[in-house]
Amino acid sequence: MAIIKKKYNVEGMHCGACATGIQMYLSNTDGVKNVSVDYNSKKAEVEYDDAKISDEGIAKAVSELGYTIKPE
Ligand SMILES: [Cu+2]
Repeated sequence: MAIIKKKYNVEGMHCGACATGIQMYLSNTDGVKNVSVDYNSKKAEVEYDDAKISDEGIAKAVSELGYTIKPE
């Protein structure tokens, strides 16, 4: 088990509210410790517990909102 901090590219955002929505959703997702999403750069930084969630889990959560997130 480890805490991983990783950068991702986010596709599908059209405004700052999209970034805020993703950020709020992920911060309430089990295993995610910290998240910041930046609309201008279309990037996200996520800190998570790899015993609880993986890249796939993060991608699945974000896809439920209609966006695509991929490790940088
Ligand atoms: Cu938006």
